[in-house]
Amino acid sequence: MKILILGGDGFCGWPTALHLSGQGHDVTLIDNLSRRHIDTELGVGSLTPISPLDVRLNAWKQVTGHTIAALHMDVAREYDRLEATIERLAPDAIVHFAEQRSAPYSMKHSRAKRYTVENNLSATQNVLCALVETGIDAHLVHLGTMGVYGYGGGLRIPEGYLTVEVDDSDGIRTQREILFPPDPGSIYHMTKTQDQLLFYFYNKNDGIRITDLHQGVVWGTQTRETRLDERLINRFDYDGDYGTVLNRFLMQAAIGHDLTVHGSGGQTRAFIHIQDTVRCIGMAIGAAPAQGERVRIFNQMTETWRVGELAALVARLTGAHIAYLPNPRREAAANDLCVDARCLLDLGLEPTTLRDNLLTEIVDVAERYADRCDRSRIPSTSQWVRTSRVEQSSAL
Ligand code: NAD
Ligand code: USQ
Repeated sequence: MKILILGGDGFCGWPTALHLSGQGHDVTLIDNLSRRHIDTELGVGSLTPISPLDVRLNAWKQVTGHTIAALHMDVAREYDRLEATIERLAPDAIVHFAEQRSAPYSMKHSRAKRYTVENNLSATQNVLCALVETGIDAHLVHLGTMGVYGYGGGLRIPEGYLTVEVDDSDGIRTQREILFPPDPGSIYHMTKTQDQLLFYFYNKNDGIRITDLHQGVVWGTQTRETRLDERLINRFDYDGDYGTVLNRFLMQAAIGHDLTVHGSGGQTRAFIHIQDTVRCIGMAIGAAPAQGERVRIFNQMTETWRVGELAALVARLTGAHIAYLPNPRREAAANDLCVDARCLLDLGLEPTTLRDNLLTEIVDVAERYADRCDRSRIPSTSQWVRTSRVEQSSAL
């Protein structure tokens, strides 16, 4: 298949590009390198030494003989180029990762909030619009998030659609399937709930074939392909804005830092290993929706854990000390999470679950690159609730 990957230089996009190229697909990636620029803005970098994109691509060609084409393009701001590229390549599938994906970054300041909304919604809108304008019948596979559900509010989370009973216009009780009511917990998560409505509309109005993968927190760093050569190594974010919780704990343990649990650690989240992320995307591409089918929504996760349980697991494995810190986020101090995730299992996913050997592998990677860590960037400083300038001045 011809596959276009938007955001193909990122943490999920890069290993996905390698996986799909390794399977023999004709892969082109697009990225504006904004993630690398945000690292520069924040004065931090991936713990692993990621190579420049051209070095990555040449290494892949050298090691495997496969070629991945790449275009530097801003999907949110260069609509005409995007449309022309989709028309020229006529891809069978487009995988869309090209969004600002950090919740803490999206809550950092007004500029980051506005950037996240503008970038994410424009990127999604532009891809959909370009598909309509060109008439290219590509299957759009989008990386969404479990966070659109607000972690369930005590309900079992279905794969996207909720069956409700309502009265019809004649007062007769009838069943309807609706999108699970969105309940975002950050500006970033809010953009993903809005993406869902764009998908709903373009699918209904224009028949665009879409799979939205509601993914949990990704852990791990390497996949089968990124392990092939040091120049192919994947990102490892550890800082307070982009580092995700389990990878942060493993890296903190590797450098002798306390494990930074927010609040009591009662928050339950869904998790998936990066190797399963790339497999799931391959499976979703292979099982494209038929013309006329509504938006497919799969919950892309393999297990749920409480943050405090993860910290205890890492502490047991490594001897690290756990620090319970004031939570900078506005989120439930504790929640249960029960998720339906049959669709990807039915397509053949064999889940990679948290196992000591995989956790140890990540600690080993973190130890190898420990000298690249800036400890001052570990604390999560982005506050969900802050005092406004008006409140500050009236308190004086
Ligand atoms: P990432 O930031 O590492 O990668 C995103 C890539 O998209 C980056 O390389 C960035 O430069 C690029 N990009 C962003 N805006 C762009 C634009 N306007 N034009 C072109 N390129 C652009 O993030 P990731 O961790 O790889 O996440 C990828 C997707 O998966 C995101 O949409 C995210 O919401 C979703 N997701 C990630 C996780 C996770 O734990 N990492 C979990 C669930 C869902
Ligand atoms: N947490 C800690 N300590 C830390 C870091 C995080 O206790 O040092 C807690 C957070 O408060 C939160 C939980 O761990 O309760 C998860 O935080 P996270 O930073 O690992 O994940 P999150 O902000 O939810 O975002 C990540 C990705 C995002 C994706 C989302 C999937 O960055 O792109 O959409 O996971 S989900 O969480 O299922 O919505």
